[in-house]
Amino acid sequence: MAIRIKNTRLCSSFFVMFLLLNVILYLYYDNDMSEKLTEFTEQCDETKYSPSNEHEEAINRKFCGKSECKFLFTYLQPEQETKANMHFRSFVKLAKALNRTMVLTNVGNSRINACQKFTFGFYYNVKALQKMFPDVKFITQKDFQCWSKKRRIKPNTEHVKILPGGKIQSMKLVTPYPDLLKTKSCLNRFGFKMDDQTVFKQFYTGQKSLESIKKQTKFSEFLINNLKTDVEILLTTHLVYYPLFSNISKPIPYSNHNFEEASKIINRIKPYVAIHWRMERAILDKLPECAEALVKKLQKIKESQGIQNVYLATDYPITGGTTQSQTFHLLTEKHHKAINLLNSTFNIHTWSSSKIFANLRNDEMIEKEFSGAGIPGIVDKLVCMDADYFLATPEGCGRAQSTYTTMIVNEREKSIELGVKPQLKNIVERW
Ligand SMILES: Nc1nc2c(ncn2[C@@H]2O[C@H](COP(=O)(O)OP(=O)(O)O)[C@@H](O)[C@H]2O)c(=O)[nH]1
Ligand SMILES: *[C@@H]1O[C@H](CO)[C@@H](O)[C@H](O)[C@H]1NC(C)=O
Ligand SMILES: *[C@@H]1O[C@H](CO)[C@@H](O)[C@H](O)[C@H]1NC(C)=O
Ligand SMILES: *[C@@H]1O[C@H](CO)[C@@H](O)[C@H](O)[C@H]1NC(C)=O
Ligand SMILES: [Mg+2]
Repeated sequence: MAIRIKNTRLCSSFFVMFLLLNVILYLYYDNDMSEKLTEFTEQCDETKYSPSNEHEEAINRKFCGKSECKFLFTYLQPEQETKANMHFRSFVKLAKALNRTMVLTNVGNSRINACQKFTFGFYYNVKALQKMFPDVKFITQKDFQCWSKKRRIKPNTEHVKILPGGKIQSMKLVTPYPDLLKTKSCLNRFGFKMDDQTVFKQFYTGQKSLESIKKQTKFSEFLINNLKTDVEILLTTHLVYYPLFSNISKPIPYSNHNFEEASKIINRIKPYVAIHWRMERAILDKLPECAEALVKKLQKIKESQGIQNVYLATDYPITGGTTQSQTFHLLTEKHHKAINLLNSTFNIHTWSSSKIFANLRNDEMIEKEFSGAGIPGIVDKLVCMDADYFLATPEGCGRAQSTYTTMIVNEREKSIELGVKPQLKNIVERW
């Protein structure tokens, strides 16, 4: 027997509350910034019911819309942001080929891996990613973690690692190392089954890198054919520094709040010359010359273009402490002198002098992100993309072959082609 609500006022107030709730839910899911940034603020309760197939299916339906879930969880990208961004897209392609839901691995400190504290949306625009891959389903690491914890019959896994070298396109089974992954790669945070019985596969790309599209295509086919498995979770990682798959789509766009912070800087200093000085791997004895040449170049641009402001994006630790790139170890007096020459000749603008993300900076955990390479690296990149004039590191003065610089250059080239940023006076020049 249905319960009839006779009181129409009560009924309409329920209706209003229902509407409000929907508006709140809509805002919560639609707004980039209102997305929870950290994983661990909200605990996901493990369920207490006794295991049964119906319960497992109900949990599955709640988290992946089907009675069975199939996930691809690339829990560790070995490189920093630009490269990690590229490799992440390779694995989305793999998820698509294998018909699996892709986990949006956490981010932080310029990395994409399960140990990081921020949700994927802190760096990247998830909606834009979804548009790039309309037929791939995504789930946040947090929801994935919650799903695995709520399951009483723990989901099974298979582990896959892709390595360079070895026999071309080969695969071997290796002795499982679940404990290492649990402690070192933070996989103990999840409630899935991974033990000495779990299948651990190791794939090899061959001695030479996958330099041709043909080789990449062959390798991806080999991979796909050997990964058609029924396990609920495919855990993947790799140590390959070149593209795994051919025809990789454009970079995953950064999330809106990064663009907003970059815009604040841009609007304050435009017109401006942006410099990307990736100092890692500079020839030390060349650094004084490099700084002098840059100063001269800037003076020339000021005269010829009439641009006064200078923005410096660099992996040099402009706020003190360690370098912005975790592969940049050798920081010397010569580096300091080079930056000082620049800084004493011009009034240099940086992400640090611009106090980016002022609204987030009173949280200790978030503040750590601003001493590292993560968010500052993203904002620097965006400011360089919009610069009236762009100068990049020449050979000898640092890492001239940088994917970070290349991403800026590609974006500037595209903007000029499309005519969308009329202020751009060049694509790139090495000083
Ligand atoms: N803040 C900041 N970080 C940078 C800059 N250039 C490089 N980095 C950091 O150095 C690392 C570079 O790695 P990656 O993005 O893979 O590019 P690549 O190593 O130069 O090919 C990333 O963590 C960047 O955030 C810069 O101009 N500003
Ligand atoms: C992908 O999976 C769904 C359900 O999980 C299934 O309906 C569909 O046929 C699968 N597609 C392919 C290409 O395997
Ligand atoms: C590469 O990808 C684009 C879009 O993702 C597609 O239009 C194009 O046909 C692909 N090219 C090849 C050679 O696969
Ligand atoms: C440049 O010098 C000013 C002081 O004149 C200092 O506050 C700032 O941190 C320096 N910037 C860099 C990038 O070293
Ligand atoms: Mg790198």
